[in-house]
Amino acid sequence: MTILKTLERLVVVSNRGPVVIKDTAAGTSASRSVSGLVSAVEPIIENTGGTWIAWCGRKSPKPGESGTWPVPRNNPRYVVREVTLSPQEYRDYYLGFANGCLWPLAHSFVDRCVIDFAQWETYQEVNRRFAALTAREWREGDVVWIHDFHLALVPEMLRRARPQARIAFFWHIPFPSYDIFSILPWARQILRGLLNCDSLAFHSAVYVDNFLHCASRLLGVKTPNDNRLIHWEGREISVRALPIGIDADRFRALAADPRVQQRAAAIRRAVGTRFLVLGVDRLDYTKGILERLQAIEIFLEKFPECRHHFTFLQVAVPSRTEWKDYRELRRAVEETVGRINGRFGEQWRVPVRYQFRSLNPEYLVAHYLAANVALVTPLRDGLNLVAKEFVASRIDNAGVLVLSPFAGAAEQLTEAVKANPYHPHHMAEQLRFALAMTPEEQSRRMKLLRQNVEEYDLSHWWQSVLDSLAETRPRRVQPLSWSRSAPSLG
Ligand code: ADQ
Repeated sequence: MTILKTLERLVVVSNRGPVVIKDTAAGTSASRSVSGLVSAVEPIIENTGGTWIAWCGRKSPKPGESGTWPVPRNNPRYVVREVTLSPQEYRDYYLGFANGCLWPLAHSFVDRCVIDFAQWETYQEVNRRFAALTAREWREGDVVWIHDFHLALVPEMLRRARPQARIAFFWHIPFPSYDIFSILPWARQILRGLLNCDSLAFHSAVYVDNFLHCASRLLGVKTPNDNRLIHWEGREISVRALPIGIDADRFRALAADPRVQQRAAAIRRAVGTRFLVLGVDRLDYTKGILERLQAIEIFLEKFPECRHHFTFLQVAVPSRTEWKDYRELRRAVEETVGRINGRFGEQWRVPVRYQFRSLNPEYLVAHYLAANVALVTPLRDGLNLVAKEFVASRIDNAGVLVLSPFAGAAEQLTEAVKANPYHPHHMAEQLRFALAMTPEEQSRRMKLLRQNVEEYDLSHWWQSVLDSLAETRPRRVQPLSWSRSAPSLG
């Protein structure tokens, strides 16, 4: 993959970074962190070099900044500047406002959304800390690239401190409709925060429309017909749908590696049935894992002739394990797997296999290669990288992608078989359809899907982000109006 270097230095700012740092009795250890954001952004900063400002999972009674971590340690390509959180900030900013309020709201799970003023205050406080560190790190000519809903106020805080900074922001999750977003008492502050960047991007045109509608209704922002460049408080902002691409070359190379192919064959032998259906997700309620299992149960009921030939493997990467809701989800998933296997298992064979762990990239691609069908059926998802990774790995042009229409990726991956995750009977039918698909039809669809994933890959995405920044001309900045509840950097 060729990543265009910026002429400037890149400063990435995100809540979670590429490493998780832990203090143990034996000393400090660092491990890799798994998330869609890291999968997407790391190959870019590895190519461009620069600084990544992030929280690396450490809680400290005296929160602040604590050190610089070269990555990778032996042959550094960039540095991570760590922000630490206090236990209370971790609870109220991270688990609370970000994951307990904004995450469910953005995914349209209104009944899971907790609105709490103390959490909102802490969210502002932590955003201010990220902004202050970014302002200190910033040099003339840098591109600052801020990521996701945890840090929506940072553009405004940084703009106040460094008016001439070039700021891009990428929102990785869905942006909800006005009806839902306006439930948030601080909706205007979040919008104002975001409107202080030069380039603001989402995964899909629907999220762009939702954002612009909210900005127009709540702040009176005028949106031009082509929806690209908006003007606000004397500045120009590019608002665009720039769906993330993946490093397709890397997946292709892994899939062509004989050792990965041997692993795929070993998985097939171990599974032992004619069909292997695969699910790979973070264990999150938005990913629809329980609903998928329900569909598998219906599939096994409805199509008894398939029972002997069929295995469903769910690989779930641990996520937000400190949180009760996520622990309960894990228990519910594991109970459901047990129930289905209890009903349909025979002597030495069970229809559902389940792993609660992270796979390394070689194993991940081996699983993609071994599967006949990938079931990617989130209830709602910003984009979903797994769908694109599966496609990029299928250099044999075989296999079928079954995709939820509520994943942002469905806008691009139009040759996937669509399955409604809220309708388990429909999912079961679509799975049957996918398993019965002829090799010729699989190949026809997979070639078109691969073309799309390869053309709109990670370097295309990065180039689009740079283009969208270039669209806006830096202007003399007007003094900003500053709301009472959005604090300054101090
Ligand atoms: P996530 O919600 O984390 O990302 P997703 O896009 O599916 O979701 O990315 C998950 C990443 O983790 C993928 O790269 C996948 O390979 C990896 N992964 C998942 N399970 C794994 C396992 N068991 N072992 C190893 N790796 C595993 C958020 C948004 C998404 C958006 C991304 C990128 O929620 O909608 O697509 O950011 O913007």
